[in-house]
Amino acid sequence: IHNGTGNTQYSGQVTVGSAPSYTLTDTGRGNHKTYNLNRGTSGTGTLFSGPDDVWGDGTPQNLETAGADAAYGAGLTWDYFKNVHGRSGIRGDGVGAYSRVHYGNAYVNAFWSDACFCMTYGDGANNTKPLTSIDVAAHEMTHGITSNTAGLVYSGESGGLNEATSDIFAAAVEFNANNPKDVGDYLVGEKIDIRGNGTPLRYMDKPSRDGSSKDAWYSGIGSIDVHYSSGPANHWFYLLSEGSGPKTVNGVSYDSPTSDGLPVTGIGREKAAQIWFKALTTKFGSSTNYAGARTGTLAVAGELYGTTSAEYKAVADAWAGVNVGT
Ligand code: ASN
Ligand code: ZN
Repeated sequence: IHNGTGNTQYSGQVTVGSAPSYTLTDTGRGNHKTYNLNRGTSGTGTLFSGPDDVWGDGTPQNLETAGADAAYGAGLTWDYFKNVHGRSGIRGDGVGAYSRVHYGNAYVNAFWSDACFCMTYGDGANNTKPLTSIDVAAHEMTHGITSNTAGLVYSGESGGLNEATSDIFAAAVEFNANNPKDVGDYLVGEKIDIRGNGTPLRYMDKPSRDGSSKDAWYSGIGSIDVHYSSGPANHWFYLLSEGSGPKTVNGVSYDSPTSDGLPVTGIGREKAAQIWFKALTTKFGSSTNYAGARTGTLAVAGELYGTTSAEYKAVADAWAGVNVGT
């Protein structure tokens, strides 16, 4: 296994997997490759390669920088699912996907595609804010995992749960990374300035902080955009991890009220993520809705901790706190 140096835009100087003489091919992680689309929108462009094993200089003007961020994020996500959940790669078969950066001109999005088994990143506003932060990379790569496990259909309530799964593991990967320049948080997209005013794209403690996402389930939530109907599941994950009420984690302040006004005692994000991963991979299916997510996560909590455990009660309380109940 070979490692180069990435000078990233969002995460400082990091280690990235590379192959000898020299390409951004992560030989330790299923040969995940990172390509430069150079503002094109089809094909793979060119595999990042160069005369040395140093990738990028921390600025968006250096085209290798976004490659370094994307490769780093994919590597962190690979390591997280392998080391924490025992899943080797998106399909669980040890085979890496690939990433493409510099998609289009000032394109402000990133996406996973089942068709190419790959992640793609735009360069953001003015081509200076590539959407390659740790949480965005983990969000997109998790779409691949969801596709290859529960297969949650990307519309209606299952679509909201699909989106929430990507936000939940985005947060989990970012915390797990322990990167001092991009510390773990329950915010999504706080580094990429997608709104142009420095605020994050989404908030898990109180999803309505973004002005559109829902804090709690209601009948009809399945008809709104999946990036907003994800709110109750993101909120559930926060409540289950950290508990209700005001709290500061890694210097970020949160306040997470419940919809029923009752308190939730958190069990820690590691247990919460373990419960969601096991439910995703053993209980959820393509048409799982909020009621099914509650049933599935309670079943998992019962299997892992017993139905009289604090963990089981916290799962139930957190669902009640986002108006998903009996
Ligand atoms: N970046 C978006 C997402 O991963 C792309 C989309 O709307 N699917 O959710
Ligand atoms: Zn998504």
